Amino acid sequence: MHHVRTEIHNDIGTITMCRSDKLNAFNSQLVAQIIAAFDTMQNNAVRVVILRAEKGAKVWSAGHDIESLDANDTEGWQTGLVALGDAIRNVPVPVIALVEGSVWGFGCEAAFSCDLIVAVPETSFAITPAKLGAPYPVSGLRTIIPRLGPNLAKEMLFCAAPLEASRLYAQGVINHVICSEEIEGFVQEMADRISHLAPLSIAALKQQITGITRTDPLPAKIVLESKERAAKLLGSEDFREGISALKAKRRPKFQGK
Ligand code: YXS
Repeated sequence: MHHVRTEIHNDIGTITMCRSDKLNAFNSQLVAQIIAAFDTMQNNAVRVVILRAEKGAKVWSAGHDIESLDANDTEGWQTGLVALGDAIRNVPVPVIALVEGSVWGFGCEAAFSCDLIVAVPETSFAITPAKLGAPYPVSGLRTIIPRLGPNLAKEMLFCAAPLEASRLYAQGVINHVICSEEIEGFVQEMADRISHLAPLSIAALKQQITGITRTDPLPAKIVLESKERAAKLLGSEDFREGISALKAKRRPKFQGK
């Protein structure tokens, strides 16, 4: 099943997530196809990549596919998304997230892994492990915190409420807010400008900025504690309650166990 469409025109690559029936929820197939698309872009020596959903999407990505969650696989939460985040960070060209629609959970992490974010005013971003009783991988927090700053990241995670594009633009989290009629032209123009600049210089700059902003390898203690906590959370009654409440579209009742 094709969940991704790729196009290359004049050194500009576009990766369109098109698992639209499931609102681009990240299952292993969608993640693997996006990563493969980045390899295609690199093999075709594109100068810039646009990552987007279908035009006019109401949801850019609904985050982790809750149907493919394996509560026994604490690593699983991380492997797919770590690889996706790494693919976005390691491709030696700027990746522009063209965002229409709401963005949820791991979808936010994918967007925040991109170098530039251009969104329509109606966009909102929500990362909601606290609504699910779920853990959040520490590898993902290493992407979110440098982008949002600890203060806004805490609000986003502790309140588990969508943050509007205007708020994130004001905080410098997203680069531009452009109306839906103009966003494609705006992003194409930005991509076209980048594609005519020196690719080796931009690749070096991207690598340097990634190196500076991604904190050193995490202390083993934090990684271990995070894994132990994730295993406890994924085995908790609250997690089961969070998932069933989400599927039933009802408010969860957490017992703290
Ligand atoms: O019933 P069908 O087959 O039509 O499928 C429905 C939904 O089941 C499906 N879908 C999803 N499938 C798997 N995983 C998902 N995350 C997911 N979200 C949606 O898409 C079809 C249309 O969904 P529906 O009917 O709910 O659409 P809607 O327009 O009424 O509502 C759109 C949303 C996005 C507000 C709603 O679908 C929603 O709240 N989705 C879950 C968003 C979310 O909480 N994502 C976080 C997943 S967990 C995660 O990423 C992190 C681990 S964390 O928890 O830390 O954030």
